[in-house]
Amino acid sequence: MLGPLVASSRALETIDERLMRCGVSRRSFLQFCSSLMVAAPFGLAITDRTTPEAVAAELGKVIRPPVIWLHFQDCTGCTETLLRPSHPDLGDLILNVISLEYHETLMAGSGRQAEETLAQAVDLYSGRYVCVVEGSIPTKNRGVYMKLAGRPAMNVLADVAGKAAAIIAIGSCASWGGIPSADPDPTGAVGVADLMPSKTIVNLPGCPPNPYTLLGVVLQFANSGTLPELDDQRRPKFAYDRDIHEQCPRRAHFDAGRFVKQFGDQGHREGWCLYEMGCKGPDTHAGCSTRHFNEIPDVWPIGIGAPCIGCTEKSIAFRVPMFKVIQIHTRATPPETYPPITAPQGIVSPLATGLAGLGAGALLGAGYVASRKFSTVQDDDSVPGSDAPTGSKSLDDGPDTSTSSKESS
Ligand code: FSX
Ligand code: SF4
Ligand code: F3S
Repeated sequence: MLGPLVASSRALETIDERLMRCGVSRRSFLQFCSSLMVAAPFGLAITDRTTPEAVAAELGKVIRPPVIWLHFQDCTGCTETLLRPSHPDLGDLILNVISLEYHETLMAGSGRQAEETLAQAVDLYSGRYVCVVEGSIPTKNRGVYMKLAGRPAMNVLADVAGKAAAIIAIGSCASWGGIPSADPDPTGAVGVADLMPSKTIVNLPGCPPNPYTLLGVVLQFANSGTLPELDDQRRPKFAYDRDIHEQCPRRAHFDAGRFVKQFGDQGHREGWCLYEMGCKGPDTHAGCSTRHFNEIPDVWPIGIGAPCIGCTEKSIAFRVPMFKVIQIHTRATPPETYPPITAPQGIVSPLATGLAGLGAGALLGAGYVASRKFSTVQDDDSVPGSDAPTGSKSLDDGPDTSTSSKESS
């Protein structure tokens, strides 16, 4: 592993120097550090502090990491999620914390000028920059489906990522093909690791992923030259070690057998469990249930009433139909201690969402007991809910969430 970045002749500043020079307020920086701590409460050295002030003190000394960002077959959602925080200041701040040397959709230059910028950045920071790749790479027919300055995307990838100190595949497309690789996969879309199997690559799947996961990995690398611990899919454990279902605010409804049967029905209005609407949360590793998007509470798929489509899992999103009910290999016995749902029609009761329940000691105990039951009874193929569709697809070839996430909890 490389050591921390050192300033080069084209002076790379520390984050503190840069923020001071650009007049970024301390308040914004502390807010950024808080968001980073929420995104990575464990498993990331850079956020392993007790206060945002302590994280800020450590981060401030870090040399802004040079980042070269490549775009291939994507929707640009990964970039959008990074730069569309709820506070405009934060988007600016992110661009001050990292040194973005090349990014096709953000840079003012184009054509020859952009190509020269890329070549200069690769030369100047050779072996020291972080290469972020967004989008999948077409491989069919020698990659003719995407060319940059006349070169197939796979050649650009080999050249630019090949000289990087660290490679990060952001989004499901860059991780393993994502949307472009969905059947019938006309371009032969693959992820970065498929083309560079021997390289150390960090996958940050999600469509899009949480942007703070990216920033956490980049900043830890810039600070210490190390990458966080990865799972067998090259995902950082700090962000992907739990399944959505484990901490879902609708979990109490799952445990009690209260399922939405149709979008807009009574249960949907009251925030019941979306399992029977095809929610893939029980088989999906990601932190969305506790780390929401754009710094806004409840801004994540299940929070707005849509089932999780399993966008961080290679074998689920864009492989298993969105509304298909999955068969899960664990079982929750509904506890008897959950109160009945009494909210009037059209009003979402906090109790119905399970939030109030989690605040009350007795129900917390019940939830804990239920989750223990959930975690210890394995390999049960029964589908909860009285009239769940039958003949569901088994995810036998998918990740085994029945043990790993429980062990880590
Ligand atoms: Fe889009 Fe990124 Fe999805 Fe893919 O995200 S949000 S299609 S993961 O490459 O822009
Ligand atoms: Fe939440 Fe989905 Fe699990 Fe229901 S099935 S508790 S909506 S993750
Ligand atoms: Fe994706 Fe599911 Fe989170 S669809 S964004 S992993 S809730």
